[in-house]
Amino acid sequence: MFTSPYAPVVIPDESIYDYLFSDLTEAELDQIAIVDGATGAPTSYRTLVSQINRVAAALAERGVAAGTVVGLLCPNIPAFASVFHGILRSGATVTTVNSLYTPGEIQRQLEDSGATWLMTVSPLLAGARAAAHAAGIADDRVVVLDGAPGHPSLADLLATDAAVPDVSIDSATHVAVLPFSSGTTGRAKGVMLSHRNLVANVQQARGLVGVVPEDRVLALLPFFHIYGMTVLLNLAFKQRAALVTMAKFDLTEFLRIIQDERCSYVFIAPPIAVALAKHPLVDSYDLSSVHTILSGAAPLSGALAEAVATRLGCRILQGYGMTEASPVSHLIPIDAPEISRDSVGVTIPNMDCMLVSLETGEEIPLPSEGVSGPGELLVRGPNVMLGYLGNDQATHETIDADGFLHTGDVATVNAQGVVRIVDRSKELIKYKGYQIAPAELEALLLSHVHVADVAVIGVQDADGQEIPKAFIVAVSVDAVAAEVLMEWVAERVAPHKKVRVVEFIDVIPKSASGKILRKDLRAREVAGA
Ligand code: 4UW
Repeated sequence: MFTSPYAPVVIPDESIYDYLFSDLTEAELDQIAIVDGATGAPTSYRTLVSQINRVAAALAERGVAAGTVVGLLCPNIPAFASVFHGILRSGATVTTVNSLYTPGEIQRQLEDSGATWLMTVSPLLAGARAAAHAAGIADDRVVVLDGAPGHPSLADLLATDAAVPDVSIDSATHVAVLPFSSGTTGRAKGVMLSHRNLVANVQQARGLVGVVPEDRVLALLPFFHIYGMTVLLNLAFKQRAALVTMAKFDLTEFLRIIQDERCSYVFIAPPIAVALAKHPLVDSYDLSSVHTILSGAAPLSGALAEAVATRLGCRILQGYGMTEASPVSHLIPIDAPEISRDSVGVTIPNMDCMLVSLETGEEIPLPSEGVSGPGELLVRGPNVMLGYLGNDQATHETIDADGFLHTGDVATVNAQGVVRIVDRSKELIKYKGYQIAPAELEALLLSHVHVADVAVIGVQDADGQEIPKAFIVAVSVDAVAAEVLMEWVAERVAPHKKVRVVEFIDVIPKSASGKILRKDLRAREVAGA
């Protein structure tokens, strides 16, 4: 076993609201908490906190309380912060939904999470309303933040004069959020993260991330995903920095906002590093305000990290984690230039790790010098989820009797405790940092009349980024064209889940028990390349 090189931090036993906002000083209340990147409009911490409390009071007045699950389907706009923390302040649980989901995908998450309310914005209303109705949520419980006839609006909630509810939150057991993750296998499941999980992860990571009050942090990574939720909505606020929101990625707008808003700390996923390293547009903007870029959610190569740091003249860091760990477990600290950029750095405080052999499951000892052999990374700490909602079996398959979360990622560790992620043993595919569950695409494709069998794996594109590829056994030779199948899938899933390559194959390799031998397909892919 190995632990963090850092001393443990104290994790306060309080709700995420109290942890983040209860000790704001008068001077901090006047600081800017969040800026709308599209318009430049600022919101102070005073206004943010007032809105959070009003949202909580208005929801409580309408019957929302501990045990209520509220869906939040909204791009990164300043109101997201008020609503997200307002729901938590009311004692309810938030399930954040990917804002690019199709109505069917939204419905599924609302039903699986047991949501009885949905908060959204008017551009997403058509899909949101269809999903809400199908999930049995009536219009008076579908809040449209910017207003729509027949629905409550954010202005309606903020107009309340009700008192903030006095809810008692047992931070260790009270489920704060239910982001969805497929984990090591199968379809997406609700990940139960307690208030303590969220508080802990900010407390564990903040010193290493090194965001300071003077920072203007670009909030481009979606708040609905655990990375944006913890590192932006929680950690940046804890540090009293200013978040600058960006609702949708567009390279020109991304560069303009950094320049015009003088962003200093930028959190990204690797595909943005590719653009920053290679795209000619980058030279047309003044990005000199940026001192640090932190990449996570998918592998970043050392060469790419180096190229970005050199071109922008800034520091580049890498972090690693997963939804089930709230998410951060490893980081390159801000003040550690000696740590290789193609590693994910060191274990954060209050966590224990272990590498176990993929063949035998036995522990791989920490090397006294050099690098250990690869093994599956196991992590344990106060940021590890309570479990999957309504799925004890998946919970027990993922968290063992000693409390270790089995990440499904293959790593090495050196004698200094620096961890490198070298492979993935789980099915999960990541496209631009977003999760794709192969099981979901396989089930969908199997329902196509011309598909007899199918397996989906991740392969690399020309830039070294992962994309999903489907191996398909057609019902008869030339029964269907690859393009037709890809279009058919694209009509039914969020854009990041599109199948991007199809190969027809005679038979899907399977084990005696009928499990897809993804390893064989990956080997075939490597041999082909
Ligand atoms: N290198 C290789 C990486 C890396 C990685 C993640 O969607 P989820 O559940 O969660 C995330 C979390 C991202 C994140 C966590 C902490 C952090 O500091 C940071 O950067 C600041 C980002 O994406 O997907 C989890 C899976 O994503 C892969 C890995 O397979 C993991 O199990 N993954 N980060 N740096 N792979």
